[in-house]
Amino acid sequence: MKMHLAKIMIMASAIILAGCSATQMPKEKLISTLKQAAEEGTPLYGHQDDLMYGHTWNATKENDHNLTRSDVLSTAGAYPYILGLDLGWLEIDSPCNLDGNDFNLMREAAVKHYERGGIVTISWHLRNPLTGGDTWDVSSDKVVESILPGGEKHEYFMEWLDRVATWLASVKDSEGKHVPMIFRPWHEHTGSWFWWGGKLCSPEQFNALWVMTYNYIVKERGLDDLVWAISPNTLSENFDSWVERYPGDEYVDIIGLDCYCPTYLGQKESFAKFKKDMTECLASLQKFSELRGKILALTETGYEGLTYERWWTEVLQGAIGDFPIAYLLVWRNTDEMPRGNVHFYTPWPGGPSEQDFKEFVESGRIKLLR
Ligand code: BMA
Repeated sequence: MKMHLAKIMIMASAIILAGCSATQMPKEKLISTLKQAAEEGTPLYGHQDDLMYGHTWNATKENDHNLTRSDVLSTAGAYPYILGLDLGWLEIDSPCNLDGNDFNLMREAAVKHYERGGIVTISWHLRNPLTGGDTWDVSSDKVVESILPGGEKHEYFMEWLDRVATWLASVKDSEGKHVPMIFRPWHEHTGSWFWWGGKLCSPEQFNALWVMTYNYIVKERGLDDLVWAISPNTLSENFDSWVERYPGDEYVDIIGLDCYCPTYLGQKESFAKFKKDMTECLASLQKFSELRGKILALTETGYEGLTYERWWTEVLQGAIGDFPIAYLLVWRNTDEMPRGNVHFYTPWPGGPSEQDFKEFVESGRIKLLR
């Protein structure tokens, strides 16, 4: 009889536990998927604009709402787990983003990817609100100051944030539920190529910018299921100093690194530098993220043009080693760059390093969406 009662109690608690995981909030579910990938040592593979265009195809130009194509799918047999999308130019009310993607189609892509079981991450290469230039216009070091409360462009910039919040809020699944996503604003803020970069504002101003963005989107607009990612880029000296530009644990969920394999050096030197940068910076971020209880990720990486056929299994694998990263995202594949057909980061059928990429995937070292 006692035995029987104990059995019933075990069964009852199993039902309660199962119930708990079934009712897991979407944001918590996203976070636990990321944590699990990091713990298992199989980072989720991500590709920027994967469903939007690739080698010799473009969903916006072809008005293709099927959103079934993907260079990752056509080389490795599955979609990437993570889809990166960028909101640059949404702030100026443009119908297409800075890379020509239709914003409505981007929303459809985000929903489709989510409903296929994937994760969406959003970045924002926004224009310069003070000079009217683009995201890379670093001619003034007064831009961040000008958009903070009291600054001459504050109200104007809040309209930009309003458009971003409205788009983010509009990403809903077929049941009308908001799609939880990773939001990764103000990326590579330790470099000085974007107007919010290291030499363009003080640490206090940067942190105030982040907190203002967070408070508006989360507290004022109620978008509380976004997962916030911060992405310093590699610095050749004094990398640890990036924490001056860390807004605080309350405002961040993922601590990422943006680290690319250089192309301006010879291959041997490039690969050595990549490995050194990656190892040093990830070691530092791993320590920091463990202390703060945050998720570690490689929020951007890649080797433009992929001109080394064993880049995946030798170079990338060697650089990431056993760091507990939840995901890694490679940048976009486009054949529309002024410099010609070289701006691509994931293989396409018949393109360089395709075979090696397949091996990398098949080795189980990264996870695609299956
Ligand atoms: C950059 C390049 C640019 C692009 C931007 C936003 O790194 O790929 O061509 O406009 O990202 O996607």
